[in-house]
Amino acid sequence: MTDAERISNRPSGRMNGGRALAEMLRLAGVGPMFGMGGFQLLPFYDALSQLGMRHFLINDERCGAFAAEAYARVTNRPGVCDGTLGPGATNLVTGLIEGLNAGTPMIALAGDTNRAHSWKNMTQECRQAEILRPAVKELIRVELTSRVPELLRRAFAVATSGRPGPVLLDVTEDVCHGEHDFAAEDFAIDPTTLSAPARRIRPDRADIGRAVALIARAKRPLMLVGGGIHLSAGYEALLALAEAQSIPVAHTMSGKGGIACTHPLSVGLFGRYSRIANELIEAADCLLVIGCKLGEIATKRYALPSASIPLIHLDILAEEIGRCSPATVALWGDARAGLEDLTEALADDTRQARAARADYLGELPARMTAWRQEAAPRLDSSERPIHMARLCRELNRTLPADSILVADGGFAGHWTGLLYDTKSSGRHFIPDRGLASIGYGLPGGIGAALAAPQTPVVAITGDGGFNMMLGELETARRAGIGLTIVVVNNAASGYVKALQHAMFRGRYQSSDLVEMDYAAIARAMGCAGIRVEDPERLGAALREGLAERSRPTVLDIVVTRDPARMLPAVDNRTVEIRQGDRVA
Ligand SMILES: Cc1ncc(C[n+]2csc(CCOP(=O)(O)OP(=O)(O)O)c2C)c(N)n1
Ligand SMILES: [Mg+2]
Repeated sequence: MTDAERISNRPSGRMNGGRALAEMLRLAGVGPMFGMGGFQLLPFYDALSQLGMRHFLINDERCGAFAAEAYARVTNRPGVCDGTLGPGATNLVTGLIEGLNAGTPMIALAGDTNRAHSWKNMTQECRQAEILRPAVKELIRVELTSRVPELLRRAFAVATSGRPGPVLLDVTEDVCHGEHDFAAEDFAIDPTTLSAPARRIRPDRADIGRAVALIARAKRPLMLVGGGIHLSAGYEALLALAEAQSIPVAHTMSGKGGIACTHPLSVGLFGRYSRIANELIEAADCLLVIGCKLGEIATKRYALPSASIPLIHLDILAEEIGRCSPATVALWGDARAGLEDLTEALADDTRQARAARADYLGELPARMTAWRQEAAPRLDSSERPIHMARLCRELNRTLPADSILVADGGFAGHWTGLLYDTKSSGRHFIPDRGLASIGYGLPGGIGAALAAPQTPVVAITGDGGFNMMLGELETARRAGIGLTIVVVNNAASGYVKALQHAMFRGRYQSSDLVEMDYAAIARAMGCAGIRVEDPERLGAALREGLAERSRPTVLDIVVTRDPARMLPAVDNRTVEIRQGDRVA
C-alpha cells in the first residue's frame, strides 16, 4: 500500500475495538496472520472477514507465534499472531520468546477478561499479563477502545526499532467489543515503522576511527557475524567490507547467509561446531563481531575467543556490547551502517590491505579442502540408515539458490548449521536459535512459505519436534502450501539419547520414540508422503517435494539410530564430553 492509499483508505465512524484493530493492521499492510479464536477477540475476527484479510486458524497458538516469527524473518515486517484469554495467551509464550531473543519484529494480540468482571473467577482467567511480560519487548494493555489505533502504532514502532522484537497488545473483552466514534485522522501509521529496521543509527565517528586503526594493522582479521546481519539487511555492506579488505567471514547459525556460504571468503560456522572457523579465530589478530551476542553456542560455552585478541563489537543494542567477551572497541549502531562506515573509512587502504593479506586468504582454500576431505566419508556416505551428513549433502545439491531452509531446534539445526551451504546471501537458512525450542520446523516452514509463496521452502525437523506439531500438518494442508518437510527420523529424542550414551554409559531414560511412518501419516492427512531409507533416493525425493506446489510433502528420512553417531561433534574433533558438560 502506498502512502497515498494509506491516507485515502482511512475508515471513520462508529466501530468496535476489534474492527479498529483490523483496520489498523490493514493500513499497516500486514501479511497473513495466525491464531485461534475465543470470545474476547471475535469482533476482530469478524472485521478480518469483512475486510477480506488473511488469517489462518492454527491448531496451537505456539505454532501461530512460530509461524508469525518465521514470516517476519523472511520479510522483516512484523509477523502477527493472536491468542484468546488464558490458555490461548499462555500458549504464545514460547514463540514470543523466540522472537524476543532473536530480535524478530512481531505483534501479538491476546484477548483478556471483561474488566467489569475481572478477578471474579472468570472462565480462563489468569495473570496473563504478568506471564507474558518477560516474553516480549513490550506489553501494552489496551485500556480504551478509542486508543486502539494509537497503541497499535506504538506496537509497530517498538517492534521494528532498535533491536526489533515482539510486542503484545493485551486487549480486554470490553475494549474489543466496545464501540467508539473514530475520525479518519485516528487511522494513521508511520510507514517507516512497518518493517525493521525502522531507523538506522550510525556508530560514533571516533569509535569508527579506533576500529579502523585496529583493522588496518591486522594481518589476520576475521569477521564473526550473527543474526543481526539479517535484521539490518546488511548483506551488501558486509560483502563490500570483506572483499575490499580481504577479511574472511565466519557466522553463527543465525548469521548464516550474511554472505553466501559458497563465497570464497566464507569460512563457515564458528562456535560449538566448526569447519575451519574456530582455528581461524584462534589464529586471528583482530575480530570484528557484527550483530552477534557471542552467547554460549557461538563461544563454545565462553571458551572462545581468547581475551588477548583485540575485538571490535558492532551491535544495535549498546548493552549487548562486551556482555560476554570484553570489547576493545564498541561500535554502537546498525550493522549495515557500521559496516558502510568502516569500509569508507578504510577506503584509502584497500590495495595495501589486500596485498598484505594475500597469504592469509591463500590459506583458506587449502584448509577448506582439508576439512572437506576429512568430512567426505560422512558427506558421501551410502550407509543405511542414512547418515545425517549425507542428507545435508543432498540438501546442498538439490535446493536452489533462492530456497529457504527452516531448521528445527534439535539436531536438524546443528547438522545443517554446520554442513548446509546457502548459495546466496539473505534469509535462506532460518533456525530458531532464539530459544531453540524443538517443534519450530513445521510451523516456521508454514510462516516462511506464506511469506515467500514463489520460493521453494523446506523445513527440516526431528521426529520428536514433528510429533509435537503434527496437528499443524492440517494447517499446512488447509493453507495449500507446497512446503517440503524433512523429518529426520531416528526414533528418538536423539540429542537426549546421544548425551545419555556419552555421559551415562548408555543408561537411557525417556529418550526413545516409537518407530513411526511419517510418510503414511502425512498421506492419511491428505498430504504427500515419501519414506526414504536409501540415500540414493534422497535427491529424487527432495525434488518431488519441491515440485509439489499446492500441498505439503513429508519426507520421512530414516537416519542413524546409533546414539554414538548422532552428534555433529564428529566434525568438531575437540569435543570431549564430561559429566556436567553440554555439547549440543
Ligand atoms: C521444547 C523443547 N523441549 C526440550 C528441548 C531439549 N531438546 C533439544 S534437542 C531434543 C531432542 C529432540 O528430538 P527430535 O526432535 O527427534 O530431534 P533429534 O535430536 O532426535 O534429531 C530435546 C528434547 C528443546 N530444545 N525444546
Ligand atoms: Mg529424533
